[in-house]
Amino acid sequence: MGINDTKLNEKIAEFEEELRTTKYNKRTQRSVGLLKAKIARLRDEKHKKSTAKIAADGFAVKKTGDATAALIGFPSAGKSTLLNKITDAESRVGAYAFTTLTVIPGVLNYKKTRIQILDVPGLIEGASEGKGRGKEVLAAASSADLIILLVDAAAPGQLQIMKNELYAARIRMNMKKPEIRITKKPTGGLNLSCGNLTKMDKATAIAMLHELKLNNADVVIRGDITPDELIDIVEGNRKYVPGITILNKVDLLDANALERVKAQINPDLCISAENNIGLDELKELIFKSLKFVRIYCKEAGKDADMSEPMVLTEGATIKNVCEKLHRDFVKRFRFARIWGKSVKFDGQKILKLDNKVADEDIVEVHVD
Ligand SMILES: Nc1nc2c(ncn2[C@@H]2O[C@H](COP(=O)(O)OP(=O)(O)OP(=O)(O)O)[C@@H](O)[C@H]2O)c(=O)[nH]1
Ligand SMILES: [Mg+2]
Repeated sequence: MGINDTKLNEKIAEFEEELRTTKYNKRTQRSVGLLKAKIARLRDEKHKKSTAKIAADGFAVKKTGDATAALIGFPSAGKSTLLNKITDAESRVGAYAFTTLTVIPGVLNYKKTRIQILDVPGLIEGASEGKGRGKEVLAAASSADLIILLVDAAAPGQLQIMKNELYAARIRMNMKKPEIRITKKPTGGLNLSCGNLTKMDKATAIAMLHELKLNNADVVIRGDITPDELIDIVEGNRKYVPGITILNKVDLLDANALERVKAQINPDLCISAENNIGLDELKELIFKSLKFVRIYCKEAGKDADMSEPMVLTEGATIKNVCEKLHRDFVKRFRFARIWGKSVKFDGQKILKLDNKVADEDIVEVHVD
């Protein structure tokens, strides 16, 4: 049995205090890396203890449509007001905190795609520790294809708190998954191969891997990673989710105040949900951020059906198109003819299933 929760918390707090008071430089980088690894390991232990409890209690929302976006914001940031404006849903709006107590889904129909948007209860400081239905809210964010951070223009400081809570909940918003390959072995020690590391030295990386209880493994690091990224990959279960930051209630600020807030938090877009400012731009931004690839399928000798695309996402291949058309099509595939941005000329014959398709391509699949 592990040490109990209070002890865990005390230990974490102790190491965090040490981390705060240690300056990071060449001389201290090893002890800083080790501290970070220790904290990560204790947090992981704590997390494992609590997950069973959350799972039973989490919001159960069925994903529908082509993608799901989660509206995350402090209580009264205007999430429900926004959901009601851009989707078909009706979520209660109130001038008091915690009006929304569960997940309310809505659908945004945009450019022939169906985007599910989840309105969830407000997020507050301490959410990742379970405050104010925090675990459930963060679970919704973690399983979404896009996080929409909604910030009240009158309280821009909310943004950093939300970002911290997401990070503590293992969500890596707008971060690229580091390229590290780990092959565990029963024996043989630790083998680390890497290029030039500038954010920590190789000895620090090895010390951290041992601290994270990785004693027998081949580890290959590609690129120049940070100690935090190393921890993320060794511990796993991080969610890499794209996100956008939206400043709401801009109607409350005058031009000068708005400029100051924009300079402070650098939002992707400013809106007023209540006064219908910036809502068309927001729909477009959500759509763009989800990186859809809309494919129009056609049969040989006939026109394509342009009314309803097959909706895939960035990186989709002819194989993905075949899979969606019919479960036998991958096996029976002969070639495809494509009109659009993914080919050099219209009607080009493509023989490879792993050829990428592009948004608005017209695809004709030929099978045996
Ligand atoms: N001035 C102004 N008020 C807004 C705007 N959007 C929402 N509000 C108001 O802000 C209050 C809270 O709005 P809600 O949509 O209920 O906020 P919420 O984020 O869903 O709040 P919780 O469900 O409690 O988390 C309401 O009184 C809304 O009328 C806006 O763009 N401008
Ligand atoms: Mg609400």
